[in-house]
Amino acid sequence: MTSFEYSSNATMKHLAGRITSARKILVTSHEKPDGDAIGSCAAVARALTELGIRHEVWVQGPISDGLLQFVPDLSIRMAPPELPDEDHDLVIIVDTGAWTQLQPLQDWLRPRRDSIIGFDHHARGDDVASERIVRVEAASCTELLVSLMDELGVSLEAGGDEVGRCSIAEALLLGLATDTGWFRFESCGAESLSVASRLVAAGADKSRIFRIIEETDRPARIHMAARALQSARFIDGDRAVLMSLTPKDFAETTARPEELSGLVNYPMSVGTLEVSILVTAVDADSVKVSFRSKPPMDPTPGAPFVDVNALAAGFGGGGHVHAAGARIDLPLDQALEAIEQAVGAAIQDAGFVDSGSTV
Ligand SMILES: [Mn+2]
Repeated sequence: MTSFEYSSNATMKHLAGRITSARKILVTSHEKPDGDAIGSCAAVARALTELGIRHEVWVQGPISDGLLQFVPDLSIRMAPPELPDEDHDLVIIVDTGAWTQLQPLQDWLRPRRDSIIGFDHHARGDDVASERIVRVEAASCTELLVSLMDELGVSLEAGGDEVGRCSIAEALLLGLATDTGWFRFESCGAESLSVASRLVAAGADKSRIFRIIEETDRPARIHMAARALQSARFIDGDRAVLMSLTPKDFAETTARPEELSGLVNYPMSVGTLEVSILVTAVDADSVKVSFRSKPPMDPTPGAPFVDVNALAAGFGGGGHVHAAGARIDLPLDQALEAIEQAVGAAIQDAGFVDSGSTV
């Protein structure tokens, strides 16, 4: 058996040719589509409209209200229970190449491998598309789709209108901005910024994207943030902070668990801080924990930082080096105690040289 390698096996020119010779195209992306998935689908759909090629966009939700606001005209079909017709002669999959992220359409896609093409920037994927471009150095799928637009001869300015539907450039910038945390992440280098510059020059309105995508909270989130910050306890010479929220906090603010996303990052503005931890009591006997850590201040290899993936693994959880989570079957106060001990040890092990701030 030959081992499968998830990498490019076609040129952009060839894939553009397959697109322009298709009669009807299905465009799809991963489940729970994010800004990059929706931006990629929208940009491709807009380009197909420009080229006069019939197409449908199919994705499995949920899709945030902000993202939907971007593409009011895009009829997004949801599978299942509905499934696409048989009459598509090409399928374009963007921002994923993994069967696990394509569950709802899996049975429909499997027999069609030869008519599937893929555009992705993830390092791992499966043999879903017969021909694909995988560019792991691209910070978003939309970043690599800019070259597809060039190859198709479609203007980046096409597709927008006054009532709010985004242009191709704006759809592409949406993906790039959201996948790079608004250009902060390490993945966003000179190439991504120069693509962003081109998209802005083509009319993409970054302030509008920011407002629609990032400024959508309900007041309940701010009330929850206030409670979390009120609970903040700085420990280990202000290198770590522990915040906690209880079921009572949820009841009194009417906040939903999904409205807490990113809250754990609030204390990161504190200079001495290396690790931020938010502990949410699910019920009387278990908690959900979010761990975040800062990348090392010093770029030299071996510079100290806290690996929260390892920290979370100690509680049966996991994630990434700087962002991880766990669920712990302990009442809130006992969980906080256990976490405080573990984070103290992790900070000690990390080998920071000075003693942090003087408390
Ligand atoms: Mn992406």
